[in-house]
Amino acid sequence: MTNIIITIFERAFDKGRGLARDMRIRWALEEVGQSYAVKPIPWEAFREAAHLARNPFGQIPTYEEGNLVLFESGAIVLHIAERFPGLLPQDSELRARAIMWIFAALSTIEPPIVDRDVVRHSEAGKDWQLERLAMVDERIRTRLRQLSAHMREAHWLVEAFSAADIIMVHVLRRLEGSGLLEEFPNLAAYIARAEARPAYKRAFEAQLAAFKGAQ
Ligand code: GTB
Repeated sequence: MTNIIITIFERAFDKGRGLARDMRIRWALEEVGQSYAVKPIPWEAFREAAHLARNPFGQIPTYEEGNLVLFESGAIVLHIAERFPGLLPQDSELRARAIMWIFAALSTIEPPIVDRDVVRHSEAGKDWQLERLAMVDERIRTRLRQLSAHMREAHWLVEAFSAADIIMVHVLRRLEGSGLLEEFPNLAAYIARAEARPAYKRAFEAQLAAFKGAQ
């Protein structure tokens, strides 16, 4: 029996569609069968000392378990995968490859996807916005093409489902509505396969319920 607490948005601006990064933590905990409590953080508290003590960058999600306090969703999911069985292969080479894919998702695939939202929201109205959006979309397409070619018909990144799939699928889901995922049917099928997992569904419903409960 553990006592895990994660921080979440008090009012998620994705309206509870599972796009905020606490979804990664919820999903990993559901996969390993660990219950958790949530601490909703209102916007005005993001830069307060109590939250900065959890995360010096004033962001969610964070993870608390006894004296251990972690931030960075990738590090938290990796910790969960190392702490509880089921999310990393036993074989050391496969395990190293799964961890490599966590880093690949976060440092090679996610940056242009986040940049796309910066262009859409923070750079709205600039006369170069559409030109830059097209450039960013092309950078994303390059990464999706490479990932698609690597995965071919594979169900998961490294043999069985692992923590790497949690991070990769969540990173890719941020492109929902862009039309880019539909260009790569094996990636769209990969996401659908992950979303069909009972643990994913429980995590998604919990995030949605938290959003609705805050209304
Ligand atoms: N690298 C960190 C991690 O992986 O944990 C990044 C954490 C992060 O960006 N957290 C966001 C945050 O706290 C919440 S998830 N922002 C407040 C701040 O920086 O002050 C961001 C999020 C929300 C909604 C969508 N969406 O709708 O697509 C996507 C991402």
